[in-house]
Amino acid sequence: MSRLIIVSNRLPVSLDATEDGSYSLRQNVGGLATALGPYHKAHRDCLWVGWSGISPHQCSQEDLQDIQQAYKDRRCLPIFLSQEEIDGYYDGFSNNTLWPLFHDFSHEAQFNPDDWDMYQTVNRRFAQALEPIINKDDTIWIQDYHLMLLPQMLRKRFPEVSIGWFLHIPFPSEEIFRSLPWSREILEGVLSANLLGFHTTDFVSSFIASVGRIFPESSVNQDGLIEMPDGHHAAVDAFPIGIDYNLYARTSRSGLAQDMRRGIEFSAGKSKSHFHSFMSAEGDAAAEAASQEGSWWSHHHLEDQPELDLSRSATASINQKENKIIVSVDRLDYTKGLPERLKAFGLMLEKYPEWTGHVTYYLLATPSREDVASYRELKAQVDELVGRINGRFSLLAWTPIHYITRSLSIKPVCGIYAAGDVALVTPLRDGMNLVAKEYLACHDGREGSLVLSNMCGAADELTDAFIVNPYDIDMVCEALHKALEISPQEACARNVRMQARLKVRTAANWSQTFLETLRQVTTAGMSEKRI
Ligand code: GDG
Repeated sequence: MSRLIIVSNRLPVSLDATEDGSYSLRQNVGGLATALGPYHKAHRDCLWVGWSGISPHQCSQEDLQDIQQAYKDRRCLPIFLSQEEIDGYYDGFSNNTLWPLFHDFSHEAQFNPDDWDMYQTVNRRFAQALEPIINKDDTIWIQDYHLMLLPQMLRKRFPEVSIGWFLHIPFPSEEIFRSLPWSREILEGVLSANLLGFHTTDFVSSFIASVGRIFPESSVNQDGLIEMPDGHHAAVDAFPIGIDYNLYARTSRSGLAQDMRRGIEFSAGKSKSHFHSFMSAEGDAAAEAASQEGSWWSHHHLEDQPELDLSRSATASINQKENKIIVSVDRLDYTKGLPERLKAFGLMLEKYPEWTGHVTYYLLATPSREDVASYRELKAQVDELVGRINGRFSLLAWTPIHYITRSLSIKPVCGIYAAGDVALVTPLRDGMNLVAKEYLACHDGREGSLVLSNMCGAADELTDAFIVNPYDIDMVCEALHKALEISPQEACARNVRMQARLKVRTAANWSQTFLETLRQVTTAGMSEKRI
């Protein structure tokens, strides 16, 4: 029987130890799990192989069997890595070398030969786990930068099997890529696949340029078919990933997401009905009077809070501006440009003081790679910036930034998206960026503005967004101000065009297109060999 075997660093689900000693499975957060999880769930002949996230030393032999069974029930084959393997392969070579280098953060990249050795070892461990289960008719779809040697390792053992590889992050310029001491081995590793996929044509071009430079004896035709000196062909193309549009549109209308949305609108002073029930509960007549002027928080609990800055609160109370909400959802990663974005938001409050008390930023920054030092440093930097902005601009009953550093489930995340008048999505570098697309799906058929970085794959598609250079704090500040002021009609018109595209270019469409192309190139390759 022909099956699809997805192979990625992490499985789409993780195991958590519970207090009673048993384990529970939890859906993972992140672009890959979000994009391929629904495909895996829907296709009964699809198996997923990846790292379990736990070390075998953490559990007894009996537990291990239970864990393997729990995964098997979900059609997952877990790979267990020791702490040493995790340090060298995952924290080391994947996240301290390839991740920064591929995102143009060369100064952060560490070239450590021991990490490279461990990267090879772990790629081999994946190959060894796969070998006994692969049938010659299977299609193997390897994901991302963690497993760039795996196509070659499997190819040696299975010359005929169909292998695809997709890179979810950017591919850097040829100059940056060849600074990697093992660039040749990495290219040899992936070029053993039949089809190599990237998010954008720019990444495809950078990849082809690297191949041309490192293997001058290779050739590439206009269809993106690379021929290596040993006669092996690898097709290369762009497959921009999409989202499950209907899932996000529907989830944003669910009861829990709507509750979340209303809660956010209430706390940002947008929702009058909630405001009135809140007010009567509090019985604060002074604030009631202020609300009729269009602003209430500046007087709220005035008598209880003698340290109130009266001049600033007075500015807010005479200002008739409609209250607005900004949202963003990111893994806490230095590529996502959180410090730059916060500076732009702070600058806007300074440059346009009329927003004081009238715009609230909901910043969801999900913890990520906490074992890596640069991520801990970033967290400290973001904590400090949020503190500084809140400290400088807060009024007694208004806090400019609501900062959440927990992972939430999809419904509250959709509630956050739905509440946002503006989504601020400004990565310094990103393969695609699904958040921009999810935000638009959660505003299906209605207004909501997107401020989007020109450094992510999504900017190639979402051209009706407010496109900004994320490093240009002034430009982001101005775009944010404009996006907050835009009329609902114009925001709707912009969204309709982008949403129409997202409804067609979904995650399902992405995987189908990739797999169909893989089938075609593998079949063409086989007939060529027969000739
Ligand atoms: C890589 C590439 C590419 C975040 N926090 C929570 C949560 N999320 C979800 C979002 C979104 C996903 O995580 C993040 O996707 P991105 O695309 O922004 O980024 P990466 O994780 O870096 O993904 C990226 C992607 O792969 C796909 O190819 O677009 O460029 O770097 O789906 O919603 N989801 C939930 N709770 C959270 O707290 N439920």
